[in-house]
Amino acid sequence: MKIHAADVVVTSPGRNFVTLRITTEDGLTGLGDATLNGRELAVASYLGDHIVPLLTGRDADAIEDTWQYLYRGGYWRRGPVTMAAIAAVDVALWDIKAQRAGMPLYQLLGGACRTGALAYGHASGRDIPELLDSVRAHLEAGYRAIRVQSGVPGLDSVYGVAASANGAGERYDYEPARRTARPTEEQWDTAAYLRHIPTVFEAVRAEFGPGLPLLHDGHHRMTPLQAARLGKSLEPYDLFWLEDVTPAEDQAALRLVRQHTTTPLAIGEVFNSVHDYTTLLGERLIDYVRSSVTHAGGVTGMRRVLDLAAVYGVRSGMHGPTDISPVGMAAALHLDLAVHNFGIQEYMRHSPHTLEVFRTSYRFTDGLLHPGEEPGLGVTLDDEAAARFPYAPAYLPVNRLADGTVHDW
Ligand code: EZ4
Ligand code: CO
Repeated sequence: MKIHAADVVVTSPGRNFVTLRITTEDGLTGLGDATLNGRELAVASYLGDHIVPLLTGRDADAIEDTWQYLYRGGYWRRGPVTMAAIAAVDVALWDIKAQRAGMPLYQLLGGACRTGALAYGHASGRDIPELLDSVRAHLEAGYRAIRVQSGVPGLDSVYGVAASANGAGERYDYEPARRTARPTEEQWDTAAYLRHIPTVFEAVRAEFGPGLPLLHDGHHRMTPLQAARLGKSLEPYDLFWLEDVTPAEDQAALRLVRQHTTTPLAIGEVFNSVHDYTTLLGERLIDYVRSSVTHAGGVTGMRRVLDLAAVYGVRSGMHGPTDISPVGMAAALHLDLAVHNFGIQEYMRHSPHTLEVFRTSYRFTDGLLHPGEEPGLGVTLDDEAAARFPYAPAYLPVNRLADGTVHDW
């Protein structure tokens, strides 16, 4: 069946989302997420100006061929803008194929390997008492695994820490991309962070015991030596993983970290291709791959990452912040169910406004996510609701050290 049309929907129900919709000649529509936080319009243009004109008249069933046509045919390979655009096409075509088959997508990917995908939520606090309340609220909301991020004495705002107490755990209100004309700036001090974080995990373990899976995100801010020290200092608290300790593009940096700590390591949310993982996987430097369907070339690109990871006994931990749209989240959940080497799925709930625009069939029960049984992805886009929330520029923050030097954020 041929592709009849494709269009790009940019909407901002509290935060910006870019969605590609493909329609076939027999009237099926598929959705793909192309949201790149803080650089949304670049992907919208890549799709609208350079890809949509190529899609009309192509065979909607030829998913792998279309992936290769856009990847190899574009000549300029990889990169977050290109791969988010290819991802959106890929996911929309999988959505269509699964609808045509009358099956939820996970069935076409091989069927379910498990009853649901273990999800982790984000607890945070400006100080330790606030953090402990946030962990408690997340447990009450049903989470069985929890990421822990904490304020650091002397720093005003720190990555991953909500500006106000974390409510009833119903929603995590930390949104790093602010709707301002220029990025906000934050201050960073790695030494203060390294002194403080072990005391945070000591307090959380003392309060909640040894069994609760705990995660932490270092957000690319450490040198290999600093990261090795952090990993060692957290070993007594038995983390599920320590994420993004060093800047991700330097794969070899994790050699030194790995030699010095048994804390499990996760990396890859800023990666967009299996080629970003060859050293990390080939040398067994990590335990979890963090890419998303949205940023790593769709179900097709992400499956390549997961299959290579499986060769080395490495498991999935797909990126699932609110800047992955409900379309991207649904695609992740179908893969989570279908691949053998699933590890965990990040899950920050979307806002009520976002869920007015995107109606989803996925559900969260007893700490597990399930994509639902609707044919395809199980997500629909409400055009009227989308039009009520027009695009607004938003940027992720920029980090500076005390002397003004720009640092990794
Ligand atoms: O900062 O998705 O693990 N999750 C993260 C996220 C990222 C944002 C950037 O757009 O690191 O919160
Ligand atoms: Co992260």
